Amino acid sequence: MSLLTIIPTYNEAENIEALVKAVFARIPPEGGVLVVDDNSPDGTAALAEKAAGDYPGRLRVLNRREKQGLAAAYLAGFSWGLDRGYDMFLEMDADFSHDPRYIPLMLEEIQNREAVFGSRNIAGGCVEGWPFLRNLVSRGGSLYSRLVLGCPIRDLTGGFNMWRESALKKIDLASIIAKGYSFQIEMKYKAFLSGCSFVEIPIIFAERERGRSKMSKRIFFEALVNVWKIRARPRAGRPQ
Ligand SMILES: Nc1nc2c(ncn2[C@@H]2O[C@H](COP(=O)(O)OP(=O)(O)OP(=O)(O)O)[C@@H](O)[C@H]2O)c(=O)[nH]1
Ligand SMILES: [Mg+2]
Repeated sequence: MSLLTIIPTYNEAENIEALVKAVFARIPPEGGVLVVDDNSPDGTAALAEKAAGDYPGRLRVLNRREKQGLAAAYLAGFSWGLDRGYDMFLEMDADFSHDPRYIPLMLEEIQNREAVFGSRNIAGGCVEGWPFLRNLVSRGGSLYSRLVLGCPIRDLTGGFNMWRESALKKIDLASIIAKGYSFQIEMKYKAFLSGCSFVEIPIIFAERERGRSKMSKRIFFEALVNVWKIRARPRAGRPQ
């Protein structure tokens, strides 16, 4: 059993070194970390490469030529890890919104399941530091996606998730159509449709303290439309 933590980055120079350190403090000794950087102009990749010297053979940086969105970064990361024999994967943001202190609990919960999803929308979970409107938009977006898809997962858009290799195989990564933020919705929906065993655990999601958000109105509305595309696709494969 070996865990690869995948951290996509775009302009996270202010966060990456501290985050990597915090992750290594929580993962098993054989666990690896992969930073997937899309040529961040602020030099995130160089900082991650410098930090790699402190974790020989355990911290790697995947340098990509240009900003291609969250989905492409994760798909490249999964493929890199699967090729190297990792059989468990943790997705997390670089901006400390996903607190590494939850990692041990996620590792415990995945023992008898194929996926564990950090959830802001179940009892004990929440978002700290978001203005009322952003919170409403996020919760509304999750509820909307849940209703359109008929999927019971309460936090469909959350990006703090642990997957077993078996779950990724069931999802069929090659079939993913999402490019950006709807990636998480599509992954979880396909996991649900394919009968993966999963659990949501409550997380307190903290607003980023350093660096700039990449979320925009355009990305948000794109995700709303994409939910319908995601719904249309896997119908044929829906379990009877
Ligand atoms: N490699 C790569 N990483 C990205 C890209 N877009 C965002 N990221 C990273 O994905 C993670 C989530 O992005 P954020 O900007 O924090 O998005 P968000 O969490 O929805 O927005 P905030 O809460 O406002 O920070 C961060 O680690 C980003 O650096 C991209 O195009 N390529
Ligand atoms: Mg963030």
